[in-house]
Amino acid sequence: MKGEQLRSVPPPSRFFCNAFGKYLSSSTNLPDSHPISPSQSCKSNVQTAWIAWLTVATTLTVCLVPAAGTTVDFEDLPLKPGQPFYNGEDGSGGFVSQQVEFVNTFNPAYGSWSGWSYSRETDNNSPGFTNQYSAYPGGGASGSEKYGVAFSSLNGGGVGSYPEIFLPPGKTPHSIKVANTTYAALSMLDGDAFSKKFGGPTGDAPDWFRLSVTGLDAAREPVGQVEHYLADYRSINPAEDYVLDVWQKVDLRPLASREVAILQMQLHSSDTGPFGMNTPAYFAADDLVLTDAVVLGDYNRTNGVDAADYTVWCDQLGNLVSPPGNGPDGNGNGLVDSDDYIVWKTSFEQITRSRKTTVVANVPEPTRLCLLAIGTLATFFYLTSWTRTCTS
Ligand SMILES: [Ca+2]
Ligand SMILES: [Ca+2]
Ligand SMILES: [Ca+2]
Ligand SMILES: [Ca+2]
Repeated sequence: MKGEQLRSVPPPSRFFCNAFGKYLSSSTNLPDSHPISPSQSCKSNVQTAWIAWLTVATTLTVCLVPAAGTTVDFEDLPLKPGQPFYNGEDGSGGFVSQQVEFVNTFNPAYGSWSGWSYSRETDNNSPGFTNQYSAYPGGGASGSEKYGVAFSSLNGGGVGSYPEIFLPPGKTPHSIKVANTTYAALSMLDGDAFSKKFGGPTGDAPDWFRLSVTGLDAAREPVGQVEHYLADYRSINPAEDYVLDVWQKVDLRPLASREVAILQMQLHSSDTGPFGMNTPAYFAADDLVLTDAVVLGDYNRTNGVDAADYTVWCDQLGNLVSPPGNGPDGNGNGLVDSDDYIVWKTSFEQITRSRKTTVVANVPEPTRLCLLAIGTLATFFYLTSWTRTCTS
């Protein structure tokens, strides 16, 4: 019977929650769903239906706005009047925006640099090394003035370093916009003294130029990697061959982890010689978005998952939370519900097994919340149909 099934939906009593909490401390084999008290009134089911409806409204609203985060757009970084770029020539070793550190190595003996610089150059016509600080789209992302320029001297067969970004504690990568530099783009399109024209004389050579972003932990051990093509001639259809001439957003969420402390950029190309890559080892970057790293199931924000987090969930079960994902709303649907118990349980068991916290989540994504809204809508209609049954 539909009514009988729905009597298992509402929150358990506080007494039952606490009793279950005691059970936790003596068992590591937790049930797949929370054992909920069966004695519930029609009134509490009507309240649950209203909560479900409010959740739908809240969640659909959240679907329309982007997830909160920190965006490094380079606009806050200083340039004097008439100064088109900063390349670390003062020996500072880098620059910081929004607590995010971009590392730079400058060699005064040669006036050379590697790692990160920033720029407001707009020249997308002049080929060659002397135009190394220009983004090929002709300015920063979304029409902005400033952007970062990275030079990976080690990929280019030189000395120095890979471009690296050091993240502040508690932040995890979400996305970054990237573009070619004019120097690299025109080199690939036309060829130059050091580098081939992509596609070769016939245009059919399957050339490519690829950015790799590796997430490193504090001990510099790799946690994950994302790759993005800045040029790609591998398609057999010449119309699909391209050298990227716009800003493109790269999803960094596969690297999202509490452990990721450093983003290391490397460049690779099909045009490589005995001394390394021939393609100019440059790319431009803008709008690095970071989100808060949260341990799944850590409902009291202690950076660990234990029975105390269960108690927080228990105490707030049935509550609406704002913004979604706050407190014990582990699945980010804006309601403290039985699914958040599953989130806590999964994390708790994993930690119990490994004694090491490795499970991580971002601030919930709009797309994820949209999917949840659909599920909650179904719940709402289910509950309202039950309420009609209950009151008839
Ligand atoms: Ca910018
Ligand atoms: Ca091709
Ligand atoms: Ca905790
Ligand atoms: Ca929830």
